[in-house]
Amino acid sequence: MLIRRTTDILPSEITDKALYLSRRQFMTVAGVSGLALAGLAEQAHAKLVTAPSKLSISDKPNSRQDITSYNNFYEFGTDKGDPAIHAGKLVTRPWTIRVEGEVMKPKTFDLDELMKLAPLEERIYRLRCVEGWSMVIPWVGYSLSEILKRVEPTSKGKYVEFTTLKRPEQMPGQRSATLDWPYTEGLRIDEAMHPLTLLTLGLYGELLPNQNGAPVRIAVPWKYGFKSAKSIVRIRLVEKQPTSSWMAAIPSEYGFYSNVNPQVDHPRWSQATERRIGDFFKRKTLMFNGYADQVASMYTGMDLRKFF
Ligand SMILES: Nc1nc2c(c(=O)[nH]1)N[C@H]1C(S)=C(S)[C@@H](COP(=O)(O)O)O[C@H]1N2
Ligand SMILES: [Mo]
Repeated sequence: MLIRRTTDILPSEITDKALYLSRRQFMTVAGVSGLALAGLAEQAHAKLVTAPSKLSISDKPNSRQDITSYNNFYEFGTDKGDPAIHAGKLVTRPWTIRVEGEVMKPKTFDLDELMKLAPLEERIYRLRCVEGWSMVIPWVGYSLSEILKRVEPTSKGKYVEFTTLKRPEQMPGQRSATLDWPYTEGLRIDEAMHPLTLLTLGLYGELLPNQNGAPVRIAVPWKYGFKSAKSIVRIRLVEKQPTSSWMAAIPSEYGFYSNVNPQVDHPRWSQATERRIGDFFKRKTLMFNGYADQVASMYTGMDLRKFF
């Protein structure tokens, strides 16, 4: 039997401390003052200062309700509603991202530094899940290249690997072997440096809700959604193509590139059409999810059936 010592801290006390810290952290982060007495929920809804982006599409964004209640985030369960139910317990302050590997200047970025590193933009992007549904999401962030250029990749830095937080105490899905945790993903360096590749810190003008990958995730709009890793803690530049969690789990179904392509079907279903969440009728899936003009040149000469 466990004997509780007087120095033990109750889980509820830890939570209070974390919330208190996150309140203070938030005020530094967003440069908002006078919020000390406001509740955490209100602060999370504080408006971020953003500029519109030329990279936004003109499709009508899905509602905040859709975007925050229909999620894939297996760390919190495999049902679409699980992340909204369970992700609230994830403590996202303090938070750092380690950027390392084949770089001249490895560095640990604190979240408040990330919030100020480059001007925040609103980027309205399509998100196409490999399962056949899509959404339009008004993200907030800036190009991932802003970070990568600061760490100075070496000539051996040919790929970039992203790693999500591993914290089973707060991520109940990690107590099951659904995937080999932590969740990892990867891009080729030119894909990672592409201006469309977004370091994402918010959506709908506010900080990211936990179910969408708080406090910081990636958004790669021309690839299937699983390439956009959530709640990342590490970015590593590597020489060899990394194996992502999904490639390791089912190599015949999930390749490294995973570019949205209506002509290359998933082994178990067609990718020719998709259902935009909120729509009744299906629509045609667009090559590179509609971003062909901007990204197709990166794949010239490649057999996209082989490099799926
Ligand atoms: N760490 C982590 N990142 C993840 C996932 C996940 O399960 N774990 N799911 C991916 C999938 S399959 C999709 S479609 C998108 C969904 O992002 P959204 O819930 O913000 O719309 O997140 C991606 N990033
Ligand atoms: Mo997905």
